[in-house]
This record gives sequence, structure tokens and C-alpha cells, in this order.
Amino acid sequence: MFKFRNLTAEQIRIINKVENQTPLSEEDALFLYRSRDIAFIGALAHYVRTRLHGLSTYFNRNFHIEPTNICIYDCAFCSFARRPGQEGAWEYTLDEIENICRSYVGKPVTEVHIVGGVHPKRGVEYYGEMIQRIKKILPHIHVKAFTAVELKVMFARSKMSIEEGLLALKNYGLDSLPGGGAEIFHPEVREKICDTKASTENWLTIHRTAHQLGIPSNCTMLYGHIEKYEHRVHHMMLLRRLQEETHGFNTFIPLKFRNENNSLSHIPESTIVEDLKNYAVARLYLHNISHIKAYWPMIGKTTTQLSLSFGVNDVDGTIDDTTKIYSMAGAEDKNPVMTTEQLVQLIESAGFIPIERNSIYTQFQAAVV
Ligand code: V47
Ligand code: SF4
Repeated sequence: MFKFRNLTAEQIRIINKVENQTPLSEEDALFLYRSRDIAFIGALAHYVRTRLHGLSTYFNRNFHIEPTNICIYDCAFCSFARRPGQEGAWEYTLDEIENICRSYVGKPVTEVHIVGGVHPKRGVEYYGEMIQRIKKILPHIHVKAFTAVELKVMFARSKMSIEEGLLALKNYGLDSLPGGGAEIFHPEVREKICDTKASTENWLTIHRTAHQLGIPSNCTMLYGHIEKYEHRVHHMMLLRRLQEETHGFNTFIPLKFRNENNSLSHIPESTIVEDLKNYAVARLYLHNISHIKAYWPMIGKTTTQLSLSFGVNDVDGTIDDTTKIYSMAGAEDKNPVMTTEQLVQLIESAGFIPIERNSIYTQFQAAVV
């Protein structure tokens, strides 16, 4: 398959595994991360990407609601959270959330993504009512909502087990979970960047239970801060294991750490080469997760285009300028909005085929602008 010259024995071993569809080991992933041969890693990841999806590149039409940025936690990497009453804090009422949804009536959006701070007072009933009100206004919308970190506190407040809480939310209309809150699972890192919020075990248990209840989810990894390659591999190993068990993850989304306005601002951000390498290693190692998503508001449009040749096959959605989490942390796009036409153009001009998908990758159609 490959016409590379001067390959090392290690590289040839990895090519053979990839061609034979043998899962890479943690040592293989570490070897790739440590390699400087970005063209080699990229070509291998592209081979797997095209084996799985050809040149198809998925997107959807979505908007975000960030109900509040008030948060009981203080994660070192976060630029978004505020204390109650602090300057810059916001908290939408349910009526305001309804108004946001009304502005989408008649527009072809298919998904609302809801992630926010961990509010000190709100439980399952409140968020359940939120989902019900959203679905009354937008009956066909897919509600992808609440990170495991938000859910853990929400369930505790409502004195519900994880299973009871998830079932209650499902009955209110919750369709899937976003992948946030995972950060880095390894305790050496987790205790330094987010020691008080949902633990690794909590995150994995909530997603496992969701999958068992028929609620699919996404998974993420916040990289490019204090973690080492070993920590990234350990993180993906835990995700791959859970996927082996449940098959409930739809997509893996590497989240590049952005360093403005937070306690880790002294740490330089990862380079584009590192970002591309990270996508590629994820594509190669996570053999049982079908989709790798580049979250364009975080990395910008140019890196998103490049990422499509490094294992990525999904670019999230139109977003419609409805998220602040990343712009507050210094992301490229201060006002993330792309029309479907622009998203399609971004994919096509990188040499790929835009395909609109539903939120759980069960329905696909050629992009119509
Ligand atoms: O858990 C916070 C990340 C996540 C920063 O499922 C930061 O489709 C970079 O859940 N630099 C929440 N990242 C967002 C989330 C998400 C995002 C995109 C797609 C999906 C999906 C889910 O945002 C947090 C954290 O990892 N984050 N601060 C920062 N400074
Ligand atoms: Fe709160 Fe989430 Fe920010 Fe952590 S990352 S402080 S849990 S909003």
C-alpha cells in the first residue's frame, strides 16, 4: 500500500497492523505520538479514514444553548465559569431559553447542544422542564445535553441514582449526551486541573449507564496543557475499553486547550502539527469509534480543513454563534457561525464530500445548500 522509503522496522510493524485491522497497542500509540514523522502518521490515519468513510465528511445543523456559566467548580483550564453575582455571570430563565428556541422555528436545524456551568441549585426536574419546553417549540430537535459533570451534581441534588436520573431525563426528551467533562482521566493530571469535579470513574459510569439505557454519547479529551503523551494514551485506552463493552460512543472529539483568561494561561498552546498528529493517532488507536470530529470553533477553519487529511471525518455543525466556552478561552472564531453553504464550501475546497448527518449518524444525505 505505502511507497514510503526508509521505513523503520517499527513503522513497518504498525503499517502491517493497520492494513490487517489489528488494533494498535498502547505502545504503538505512544510510538506514533513520539514520532516526528507527521507525513507517515497522517498517511496511515488517512488510509483508515478513507477505509471507513471514503472522502465523506459529515456535518449537521445545530445551535448551542449555554444555560448558565455559573459553576461550583474552578477547573484550572476554564475561562468560562463565574461565581453567582460575579461580573460576566449569566443565567437564562426558562422563558429566555424558550425565546432562543423560538428564533429557530422554521429553520432547518436538527440538533441543540446544551452544556453549561454546574449550577449550585438546579436538579433533574428543572432541566427536564427545560427539555420539555424546548421540544414543545422545536418538536423534531435532537437534544444532546449535559456533560457527565453536570449530570453527577444534578442527580445528587434530586437524590436520584445515575440510572434513575438518566431515565428521568430520557423520559423528558433527552436524546444523547455530549462528550465534555472527560478532560484527562489519568489521576496525575486530573488532580491538578480539575480535582473536585466528577472523577474518571464517575464519568465512565455515567456514560456506561447511558449506553445501557439506550442513550448514545460522545467522548472528548482535553489535550495540550500539562498532560504527557502517556496520559493521552491512557485516556483513549479507557474510552476504547468502554466502547468495547457498550458500543455507545458515536464520535471522539479531541479538544485543544486554549489558554486565554484561565489559570493555565502561562502554558503555550499546542502547534498545528501537534493538533494534526493528535487527530491522526486518535484515528489509528480508536479502531472501535467510528467518527473523529474536529470541533471547528475551537481550532479554526484552516486547521479543520487540514485535519480532514489526518483522520478526521466530521466537523460538527453550523453552531450559529451560540457558544461562548471557547471564544472566552481564546479560540480562533470569536463569533462561531457558518452557514450550511460555508460549511459545505469548507469541506469541498479541502477535497472532501460534504454529507449532512443526523446527531447519531444513522441518517445521511448529500449536502443541500
Ligand atoms: O469539558 C473548557 C472544554 C468541554 C476549555 O459532544 C475547553 O459534540 C479548550 O462538552 N480550552 C465542554 N477546551 C464542551 C463539550 C463539547 C464540545 C464540543 C463538542 C461536544 C460534543 C461536546 O469544553 C469541557 C472542557 O473539556 N473546555 N475550557 C479551554 N480553555
Ligand atoms: Fe465548571 Fe465546566 Fe468550567 Fe469546570 S470546565 S469550571 S465544570 S464550567
